[in-house]
Amino acid sequence: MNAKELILLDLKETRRRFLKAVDGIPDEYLPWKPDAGALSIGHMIRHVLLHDYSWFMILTEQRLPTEEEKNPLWEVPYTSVQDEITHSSIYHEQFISYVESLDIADFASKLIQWPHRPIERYLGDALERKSYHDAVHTGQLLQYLRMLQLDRPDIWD
Ligand code: NI
Repeated sequence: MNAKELILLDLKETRRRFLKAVDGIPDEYLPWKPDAGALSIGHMIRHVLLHDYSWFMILTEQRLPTEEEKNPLWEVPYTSVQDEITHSSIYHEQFISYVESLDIADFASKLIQWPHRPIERYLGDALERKSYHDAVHTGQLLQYLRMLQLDRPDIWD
């Protein structure tokens, strides 16, 4: 398995496990958060699912989405877990296709600049951090479920 196949597996598996963690959360818990400063369940689900959209822009256009681009996606009410998944799956597919199209030689030579933070990493590192980001939020969400005493799916299948 080469580096590209490995990162693709990682990105897909991280998403699959995140969706497994999300699946079955009753919609009425979308506004729930453990404290006033934390992300709500709905916000966290959207944050992770639309992260593909932001990262696609960072990697392809070296910028974050504008307010105009963000508003119809980020600033709409939370209705259901399924709606969040349905509305965002196109961005995951777009991100995966983008990674599939990459030249593996760029992984260790193309520098990616974070537009919003003073961080610069090689492309392979940036891709790995994206999946790490999503995995961290999966753990956070599982902790929310534990606090709510809701059933936690077994993501270690
Ligand atoms: Ni995050």
